[in-house]
Amino acid sequence: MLLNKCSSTREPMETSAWVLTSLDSRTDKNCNGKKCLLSMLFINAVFIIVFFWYENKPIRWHYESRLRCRQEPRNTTEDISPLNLSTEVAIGRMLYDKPQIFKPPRSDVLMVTPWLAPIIWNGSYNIDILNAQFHQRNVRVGITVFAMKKYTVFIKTFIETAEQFFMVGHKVNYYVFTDRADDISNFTLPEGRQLVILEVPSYKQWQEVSMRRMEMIRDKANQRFYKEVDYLVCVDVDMRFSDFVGVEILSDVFGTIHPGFYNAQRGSFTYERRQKSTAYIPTDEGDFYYAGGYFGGTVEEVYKLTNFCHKAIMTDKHNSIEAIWHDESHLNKYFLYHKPTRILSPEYLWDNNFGVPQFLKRRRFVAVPKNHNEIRNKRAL
Ligand code: UD2
Repeated sequence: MLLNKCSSTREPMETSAWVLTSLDSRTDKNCNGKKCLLSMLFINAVFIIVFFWYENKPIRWHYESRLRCRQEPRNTTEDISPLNLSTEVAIGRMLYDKPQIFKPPRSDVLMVTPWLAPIIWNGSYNIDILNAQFHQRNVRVGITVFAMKKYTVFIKTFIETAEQFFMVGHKVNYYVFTDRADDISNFTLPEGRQLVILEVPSYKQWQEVSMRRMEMIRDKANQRFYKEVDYLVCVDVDMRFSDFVGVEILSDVFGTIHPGFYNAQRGSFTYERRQKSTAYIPTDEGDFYYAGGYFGGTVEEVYKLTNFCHKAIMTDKHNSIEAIWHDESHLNKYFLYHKPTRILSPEYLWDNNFGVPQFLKRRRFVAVPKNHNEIRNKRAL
């Protein structure tokens, strides 16, 4: 009987051909004339349609998986596990060009250090992949900047250009350390981005102002940053953003290659060479010359870095010596023995006085020209 055979386990095409043959022969006496024939034709048609649709459908089923975690506000009380703080994250499709083993995106510059930290250059990363990863983690970034005494004049350009280019689409806290809060104008920032003014005492010498940044960042990291942000980016204020700077810079602890020394030999680095200073580095050591005006990492790592540098600065002070390039000398000492996990190329810190070499595809953060004597003038106190 046809109906019985329709429920067999054969493949749809095979089954339908077989059913039609059976119909043609009209030998089954249990089948009831026209009614039975129509039912069988209908069932066969359904089989054929389903079969062809399944075989030729343009997109295969896409299974969306979910990481299930409880959504909780930030909480610093000890009894809550940090594992509970993740949000529920959907994993969707991601379409982009496949990486090619024999086609590195850049062959003109060093892209990884001997300790396997990536060096970030234009073209070496896909920002869409990185943004997706950091959005999944709901990351908030703090950027610290000091505007002491006359340096408050740089804040407007700094924040306005940062709003155009810095961590676009991510949550950002601007931490402005200043002794002149009244000089900082109001900025209207979009949701998720906020300005925090931190009033701090100033110091007489500009060198002291620069060095004390280590102490102040350390203290605020310990008091509040760890509750408010995931990463810190610590930069000079006399700068403007002129191209995008995003989550590609974020890692446990990162430093930036100084624009004046990217191709220099070890012996030419302006490390501290006097053994009396804690910042001393012998001439046969060193990887890169890092800029004092751009480092960062997780709050914990920035705490360790600034604590180390501040203590070293204080030891030197006690021994009546000041490192040749102040906080920058101590930062270089730290990075020699606590290697950064990511290094930013000079794209991330440039000075147009160095021209525009060919390897430099982007200038993302550029020094604002300043008259050193005028801006650091004692009369500004
Ligand atoms: C370099 C470094 C800087 C620091 C310094 C140490 C770069 C781009 N810059 O900058 O980070 O290591 O050498 O010698 O790598 N400041 C004030 N008010 C003052 C003086 C300084 O707010 O009166 C702050 C301000 O944020 C400024 C920073 O300290 O950007 C560094 O001072 P600078 O820019 O005058 O020092 P410079 O250009 O020698």
